[in-house]
Amino acid sequence: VRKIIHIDADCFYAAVEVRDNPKLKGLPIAVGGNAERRGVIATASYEARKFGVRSAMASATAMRRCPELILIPGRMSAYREASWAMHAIFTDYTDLIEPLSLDEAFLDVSDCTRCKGSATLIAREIRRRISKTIGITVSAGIAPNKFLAKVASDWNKPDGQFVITPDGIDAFLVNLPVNKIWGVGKVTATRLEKLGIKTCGDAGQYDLFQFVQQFGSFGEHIHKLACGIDDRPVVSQWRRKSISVENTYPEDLSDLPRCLDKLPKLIESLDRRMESLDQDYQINHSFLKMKFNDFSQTTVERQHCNPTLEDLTMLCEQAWQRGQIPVRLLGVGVRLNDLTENGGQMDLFGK
Ligand code: TTP
Ligand code: MG
Repeated sequence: VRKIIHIDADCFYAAVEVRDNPKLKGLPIAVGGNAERRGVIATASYEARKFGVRSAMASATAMRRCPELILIPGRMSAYREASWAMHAIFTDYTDLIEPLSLDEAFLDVSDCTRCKGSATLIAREIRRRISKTIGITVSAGIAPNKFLAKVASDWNKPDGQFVITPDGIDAFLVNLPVNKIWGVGKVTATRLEKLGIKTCGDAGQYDLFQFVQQFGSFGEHIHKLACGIDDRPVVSQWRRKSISVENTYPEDLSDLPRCLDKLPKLIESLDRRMESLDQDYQINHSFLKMKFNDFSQTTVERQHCNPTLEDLTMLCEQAWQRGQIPVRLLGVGVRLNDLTENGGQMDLFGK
């Protein structure tokens, strides 16, 4: 049995801001862009969340919900530094560390001998060290696999931890809403509910064959996780699946030509970011994301090697057709094949 710990910092950017300016303690604060410049909230302190302020919300909405909200512009370098400091502590326990974002990581501590080899004690020690030396709190989930560890880290948030032992898996899953499974969004959840499936317990009891018929290979994936089975390893070397750039414009782009005008600059910054990719990446798709002024969004993509202005112009025209209303955000990017993965190597030989 493996021992996996999932660590997730509590209101991460906001916590770093409070640490560096203790006067903010206990106040509703958020890190995000200026409301007048149509910024969005990156994160909010727990005090601000009580007013309904949430990540990814327009800052203007957040100010309306919480007029006393103190809005702070982000300091990415400070967050990155805190993230490295956390990582440095993790390395005292294992080399198998898989960061998911600046404030989140999986640790496989199956072979760790510290704290008598107890993952529960290791998590507690890591949390204590982070709070003492970095000055922010983190929550942890401890479980035999990644899926359960990730769900568990949310259970006693903030500044808490939750353990799921192999014996406790079934009891934990029986009432767990099925949308806690990665990739089960609103659409899939609604389809599942029509079959009478609300919890992982329901999904696990459902006939696997019928599941696969209805949902394809994703159905098998859901079924396995719902039964508490997740063999995905903690992969320490993080490889990207895509690279992209996007921009929210201070004023809506009212028609297609105005959108097309923005493409050369977006491509230029995308090219700059792609320069940092190593040779083991191969581009397999390019895509364009368009967010309209009613906040609906669409992404169009097609297979390409290297996205040119002509390719993206075509994608932009397609995306525009789907909304035909003013546009607030444009993004362009590429999806990548990672040739260091076995799958990527196989592709070279046509499978
Ligand atoms: P999260 O871990 O999702 O959120 P959080 O750490 O702020 O709060 P929680 O206590 O619920 O874990 O994201 C980590 C950081 O990533 C967050 O502090 C800010 C950033 N972020 C964004 O910039 N935009 C987003 O939409 C989200 C969700 C996060
Ligand atoms: Mg977090």
